[in-house]
Amino acid sequence: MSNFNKQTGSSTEKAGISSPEITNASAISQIKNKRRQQPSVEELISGILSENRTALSRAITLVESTNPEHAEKANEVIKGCLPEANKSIRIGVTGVPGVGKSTFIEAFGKHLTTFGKKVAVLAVDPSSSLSHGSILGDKTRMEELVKDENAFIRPSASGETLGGVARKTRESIILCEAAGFDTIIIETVGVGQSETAVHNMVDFFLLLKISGAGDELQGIKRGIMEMADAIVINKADGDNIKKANLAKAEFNRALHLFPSKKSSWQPKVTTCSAITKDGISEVWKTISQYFEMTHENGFFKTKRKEQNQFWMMETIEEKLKSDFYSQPEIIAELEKIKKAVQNNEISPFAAAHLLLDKYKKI
Ligand SMILES: Nc1nc2c(ncn2[C@@H]2O[C@H](COP(=O)(O)OP(=O)(O)OP(=O)(O)O)[C@@H](O)[C@H]2O)c(=O)[nH]1
Ligand SMILES: [Mg+2]
Repeated sequence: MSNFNKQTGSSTEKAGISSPEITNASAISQIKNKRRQQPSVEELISGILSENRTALSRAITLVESTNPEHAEKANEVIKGCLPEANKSIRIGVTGVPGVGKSTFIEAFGKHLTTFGKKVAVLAVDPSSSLSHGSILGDKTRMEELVKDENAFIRPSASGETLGGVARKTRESIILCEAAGFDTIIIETVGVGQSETAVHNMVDFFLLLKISGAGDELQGIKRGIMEMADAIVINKADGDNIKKANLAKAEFNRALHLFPSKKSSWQPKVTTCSAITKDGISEVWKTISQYFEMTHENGFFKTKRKEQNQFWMMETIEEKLKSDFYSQPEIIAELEKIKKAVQNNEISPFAAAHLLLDKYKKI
């Protein structure tokens, strides 16, 4: 008796017994359903271009997937969508937790959809792997916008490096634009490097603040002030209105001390309340002025070109790094060499060269 015939188990017990017709039919329909669940690249592209949200969501899921097969498919979809992308305005919204970003985006987004804009909201949230995605809660916080058929809200990709999340957001922007969204809003929590990443993928960068006790400039990073095209002081309602106006004056004074921007745009400071909606339409006016000006002086196009180059370089660096650190030969050596560096047995530079040479030979 051969080994094959000696096998026992449910599969061998059933060997030779033909399956009833009905099982085959249901298996076939199951397979068909499964196929239907995984649309082809062409189906996804044509779905997105005809503004089908399910296709858009599925394509973003592919972009966010860590499965290399999905990544390949996602690249094809992006390639097909690219000619239809680039036709939106991209606005970044940042601010410390609790400043009211989600509430502001809900009010601002609703304002835009009332005059026919199509708004997509994405997020770069490097902390989401820890907090299990604060923007996931936003879908319930942005109650009105979620229901709006001219809006699309996508919770952030989580559990990744900032570079990874940023790349996925960049690709999702392309997909949203191809699906007909003309205003893309990217929310990011004002911590770590995420602002810089978002600043590098948007046309207009909005810093949301709340008024404090007259020490508005304390604790605010100079870099963020420099990046901002507008500072909007939120929660200017009730007893807060007076304080918000004082804060506005203080920020205005501070901004005038900064060197002028490459865009020639003088950043604006306004106040608003995401709850009463006061000042929300002013924010749109400011942004419209910015777009008018930067289209006229050519900065808009130049900035996008520079951003494309920036992301290419970022992707190369990110890929090289992750490839380097995932090589078994490097993993095996790294800890040993780190110790040797600590003990001054080898200089940090010589150690780095040693590892890099090893990597080049792999
Ligand atoms: N009074 C007042 N409260 C506001 C305003 N905007 C937001 N809030 C409140 O501030 C709290 C935080 O608002 P969120 O919109 O969740 O803030 P966020 O910046 O998105 O917070 P994270 O996503 O956690 O970083 C909520 O309780 C809101 O109701 C406003 O204009 N006025
Ligand atoms: Mg939020």
